[in-house]
Amino acid sequence: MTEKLILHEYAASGNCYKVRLTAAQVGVPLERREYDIMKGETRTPEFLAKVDANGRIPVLQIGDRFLAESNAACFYIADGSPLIPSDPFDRADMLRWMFWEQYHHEPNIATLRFWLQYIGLDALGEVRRLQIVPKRQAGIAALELMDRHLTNRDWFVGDSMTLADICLFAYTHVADEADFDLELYPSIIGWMERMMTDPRHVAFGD
Ligand SMILES: N[C@@H](CCC(=O)N[C@@H](CS)C(=O)NCC(=O)O)C(=O)O
Repeated sequence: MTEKLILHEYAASGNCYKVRLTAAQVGVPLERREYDIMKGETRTPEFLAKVDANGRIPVLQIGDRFLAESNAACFYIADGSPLIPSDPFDRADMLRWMFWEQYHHEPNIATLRFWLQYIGLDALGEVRRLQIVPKRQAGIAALELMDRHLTNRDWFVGDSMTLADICLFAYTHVADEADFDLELYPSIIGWMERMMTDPRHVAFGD
């Protein structure tokens, strides 16, 4: 990669961690710029005009171009590496899990983590409080599906780590912060251990 990569991020976000983990796996250097989303720093007129009109991080800056959406940023960084399978079915299956993560996993597990750990139950409005139970049920369904899928396999797609594993790992390994009991899912535990003992792994806080 010839152009400098800058990650516009909030370090405590799992979506931003995915991008750092992908970069570490493929050995690509990232410059990091921190924004405090709790203070609305991604909603300023400057951020909306220059970085992302959607007002969210992560955003990967490639030279003078800006790429929003965590899974798209991971795909850009990992392009051409073994994290993206060369077999057409496996490559599409990897994307299937990444789309699934954004629709069935992240909106439930990551959102509950954000509400409980960062906003706090007392400060949640009535509308959000009413969504806790359905989000918890959907989060449990997502974890159960992952656990079943991993029963007889080491990785989500094929026989080695792909972006599907990285994108799903980011919020799964901190699901306990949203009061999900990961001990109920032995295949997920085994898979998380494989992820964390990989020599190129970087922890959330690194
Ligand atoms: N689908 C997006 C989600 C981005 C997102 O919701 N980012 C959150 C942090 S994880 C954010 O920027 N929140 C600040 C805000 O909405 O003002 C992705 O995967 O990148």
